Amino acid sequence: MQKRHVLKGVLPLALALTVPQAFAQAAPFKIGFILPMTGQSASTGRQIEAAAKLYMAQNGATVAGRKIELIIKDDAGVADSTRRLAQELVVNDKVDVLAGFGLTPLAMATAPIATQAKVPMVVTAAATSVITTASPYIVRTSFTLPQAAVAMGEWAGKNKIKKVVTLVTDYAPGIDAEKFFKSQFQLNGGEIVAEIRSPLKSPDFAPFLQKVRDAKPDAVFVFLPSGQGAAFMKQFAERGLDKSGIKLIGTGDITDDDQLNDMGDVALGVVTAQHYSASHNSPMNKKFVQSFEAANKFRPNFMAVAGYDGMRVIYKALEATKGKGGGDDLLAAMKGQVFESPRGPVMIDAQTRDVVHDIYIRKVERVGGQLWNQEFDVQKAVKDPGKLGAK
Ligand code: VNL
Repeated sequence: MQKRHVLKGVLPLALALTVPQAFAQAAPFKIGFILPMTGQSASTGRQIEAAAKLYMAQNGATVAGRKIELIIKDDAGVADSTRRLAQELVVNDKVDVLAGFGLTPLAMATAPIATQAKVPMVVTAAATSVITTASPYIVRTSFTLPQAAVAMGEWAGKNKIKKVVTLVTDYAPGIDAEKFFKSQFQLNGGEIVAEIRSPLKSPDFAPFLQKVRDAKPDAVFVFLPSGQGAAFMKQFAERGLDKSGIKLIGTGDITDDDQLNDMGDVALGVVTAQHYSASHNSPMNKKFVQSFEAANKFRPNFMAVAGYDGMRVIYKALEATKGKGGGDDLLAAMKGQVFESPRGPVMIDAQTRDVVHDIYIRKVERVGGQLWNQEFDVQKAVKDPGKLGAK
């Protein structure tokens, strides 16, 4: 009796040991997204999570035999939390890839952890030029402020705008936007009459808008991080700036598709430069927007498209390693990827690990009863000017 009992226990174990490797249950492949799901930048987290889930729903939850496990952590936009969560994801959860990073300081705080752990870090939001230089393990699918700001500086200079006040949020991406807009605008014959910076936390734009008004420029060039555009537009209208003859131009963060449709008439005619509009005219984008809206009941913005493309880059890298993964091999397979995104053609520059994409000039128009950023001009395959030695 006792002998049979022992055998019963041993047999399955012996069998298990002879099962060929291919039939063994492969460990899940873990992607740890750290996002601001609460706080001032919560819309960025909500957009990216929804897009990552849509990508999985459309492309399957298994890649090269590995089940994809998405882990979402909320850092509320606080760098100390991002750093702690990244450490926990790497040490305890043993994630294969880190992703997300809603604001530049959050990405910068995590970079040393990615380097030390040799874990690829896919930045799907933060957009200061310097980020990709903070770790050789960083790959970016979002955008850079210099890409958009340079395009806007050129457009403004060539379109009868002579005097501009810049108004940017006072942290790294705002400084990038200010600096790169200015140099390109000046190159095209424009003059900067004032440079204004507003605080990142709960800004009240009223005093800054008064300064803009007093300077009487042809236009005000604005950068604010995603999520602040609607509040800005409201105050812009309340102070009558929309009727003052001062044109509003900026990077596309200000006419963010997450909020644009609720901004009202004040947004009409605002010209911005950016890499993504939900109204981008391509079959792939139409399908993306339709499926996204059906699943979420809100419109995807440029954060969503970066999250979607980030998943694409990770999936294809895992495929290229035939399911093996491994930080260095994944990273190698992320570099140089070329693909069609809902935004248009995209490349991950193999040297800089930064995104190369088209930058569109867009104007807000009402079409079919809704507000859209209507693309009317394009610069093709724009590399980050911050890495070209430009000032
Ligand atoms: C950043 C840049 C964040 C652009 C944004 O929204 C944005 C950043 C949260 O690098 O911190 O629209």
